[in-house]
Amino acid sequence: MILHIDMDAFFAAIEQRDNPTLKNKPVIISGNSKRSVVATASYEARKFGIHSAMPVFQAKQKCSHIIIVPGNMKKYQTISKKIMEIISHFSPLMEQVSIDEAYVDIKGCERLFGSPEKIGQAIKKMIWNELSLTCSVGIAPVKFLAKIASDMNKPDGLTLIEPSRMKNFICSLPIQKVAGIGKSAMKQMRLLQIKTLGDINTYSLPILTQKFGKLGQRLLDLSNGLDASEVQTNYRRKSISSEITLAKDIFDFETIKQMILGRSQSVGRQLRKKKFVCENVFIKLKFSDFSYITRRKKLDAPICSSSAIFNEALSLYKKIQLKKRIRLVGVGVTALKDKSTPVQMQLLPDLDKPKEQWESVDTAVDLISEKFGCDIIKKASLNKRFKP
Ligand code: TTP
Ligand code: MG
Repeated sequence: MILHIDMDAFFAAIEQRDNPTLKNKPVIISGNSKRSVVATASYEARKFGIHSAMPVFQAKQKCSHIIIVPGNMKKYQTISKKIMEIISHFSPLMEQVSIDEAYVDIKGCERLFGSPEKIGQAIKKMIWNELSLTCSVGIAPVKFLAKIASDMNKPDGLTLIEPSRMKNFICSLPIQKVAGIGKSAMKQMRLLQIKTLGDINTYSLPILTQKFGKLGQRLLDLSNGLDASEVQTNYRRKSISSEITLAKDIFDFETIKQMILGRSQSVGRQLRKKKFVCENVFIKLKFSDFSYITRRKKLDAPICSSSAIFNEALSLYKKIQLKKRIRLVGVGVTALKDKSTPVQMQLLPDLDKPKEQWESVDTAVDLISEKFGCDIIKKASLNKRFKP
């Protein structure tokens, strides 16, 4: 059996824990500008329809007495570490999948700690006793069902899908609960009258492949309760990204280019700090009407310098035909690998510096930023007062 543990309203619950005046109140974690978005909302705030990624001005419209608390990532990361330590106490087969969630394979642990349900309860109790925070636990024979189960009785829930119940559960599981189904696949589902995961099984693999491509095989497997993915013990962040909501919507190429440069530097810094290189670069643009697009590129060789990330991000941006004003700019990297992988520095074509010099520029900038804050040193073009 696999357990999936997910903290409840993680950032908000920490702030409510640390400040008694916030207890039982509608709280959101976010910036306080008109254009900020909600990172998370306390369960009291969710009753008003407020959720992650909602613009703060909308949250204020939904609940005029909402309390806005600025985030404190360092604190959340320290607590996340403690949570993962507690969970790993129960089984060495633990896979952290985000700041507040992890899978645990409890193979061989039952003699020590009891039934899967008992283990789930013990994890909840230990997290509560040591950190005064609640989590929700899902228990199922496969990973994808454990994750769905942990979400079913939030907050402070525990949901068990026993092997004997799995088939019925799948038959009645609304298809939109299955992760990885995008908008166009959902459209196909409606055309094919697929409402539950069980309904997938009424179609043959060739039809599913024709309609959904590679996803077809996975959906068929899931509908038969088969999920080959195992709990991976080596936690590896899957992506690093940085985005900025602009003070006002813009259309101007140079300004957007500067935003891409700033985000590329932030991503590069985080990447090098973790001693990773990346093989994919992506950008995200959100428009004035809140619709957004992402564009990604697979690289021929891994990179980690800020200028190389910037070049790739900029070339992705240049291919987009802008029709609407931009409200948010994001740059990110995926397919992360250890730094020992050979690195291609990809220099700016007009800057003929040898690779080592870019490495030393990055190293020096990283050191200065670490010591004095990331705003202390930046490219001259990012300084609005700088006039060449
Ligand atoms: P989630 O586990 O998705 O959400 P949550 O823990 O706040 O609430 P739930 O009880 O539904 O699990 O994300 C964990 C944290 O990650 C969340 O507290 C804040 C952060 N986060 C963002 O910053 N932006 C986002 O869009 C989301 C979804 C989460
Ligand atoms: Mg959570």
